[in-house]
Amino acid sequence: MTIDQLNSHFGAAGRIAFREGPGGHPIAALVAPQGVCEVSLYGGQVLTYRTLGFQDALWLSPLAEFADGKAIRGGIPVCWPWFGKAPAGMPEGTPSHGFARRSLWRVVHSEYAARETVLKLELTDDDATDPAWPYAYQLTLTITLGDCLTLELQTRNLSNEPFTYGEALHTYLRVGDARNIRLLGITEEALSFNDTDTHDVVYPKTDLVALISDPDMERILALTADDSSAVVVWHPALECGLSDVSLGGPRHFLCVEPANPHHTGGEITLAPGSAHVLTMRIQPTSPKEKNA
Ligand code: TA6
Repeated sequence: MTIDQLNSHFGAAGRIAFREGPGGHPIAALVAPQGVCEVSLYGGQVLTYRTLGFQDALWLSPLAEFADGKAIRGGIPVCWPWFGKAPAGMPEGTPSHGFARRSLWRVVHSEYAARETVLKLELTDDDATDPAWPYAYQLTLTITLGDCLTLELQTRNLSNEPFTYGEALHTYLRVGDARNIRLLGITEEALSFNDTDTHDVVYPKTDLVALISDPDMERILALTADDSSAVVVWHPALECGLSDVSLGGPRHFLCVEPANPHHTGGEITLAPGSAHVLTMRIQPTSPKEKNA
């Protein structure tokens, strides 16, 4: 669909609008009373999420590439149908984190109400697949901008045989200075970060409630998830060697990723016709007591 067709079919004045983004792919802007967010149809990737009174809750690299075949660095990449390195048996050089984040998704639905705006994207095996993962599937991402930002990633097996997949919502949370934040809710002790050590751990975790206490941005970012079996916490050292992360970039993000990865036996096997939904919610809150 062209931008004009997208706006004609799925746009709504003052609530949902599409524009051509970098790399020529469409970007959707969603507006609700509590804030705004932007979504790239390439990758089915939320890029930004701003709420009243706060800076962006998500980090998007200034060096992010929007070219076909590349993964956009930042926002909320959809890692699917595998998380991490390609599963054993896949051809050498198969990219990490699956093909969904390197594919162009379609808009299938939009709606809005007084306090929320909804956009639903879809990817099927007609749009993207991999010879090493040859299954009929329907992947949908429902993005709801309301009192918080909610993502519902549904996988449905359209094949006539079971298939197994892994997934993660690879969320880049924006922070003021990673050296000063505390990540609570993952382990007994709060997790902290620095410039020299890369933190890259898959923690078995269900019923995720993570809080990022960020004194520099004067906020607490809350991230919760349903139906994930693990949470990945990634914070690279400053010297991360990633061409699309500027020097100093890692000081301004922390990845907290609800996941169903093979690393912790969390991969999901779906019978023909069945479906699974991974849900994540993000909300910035103020640590200050509300004015009486
Ligand atoms: O989520 C953690 C991780 O698997 C790290 O090991 C690191 O590779 C990161 O993802 C980024 O992966 P990407 O393929 O987006 O560069």
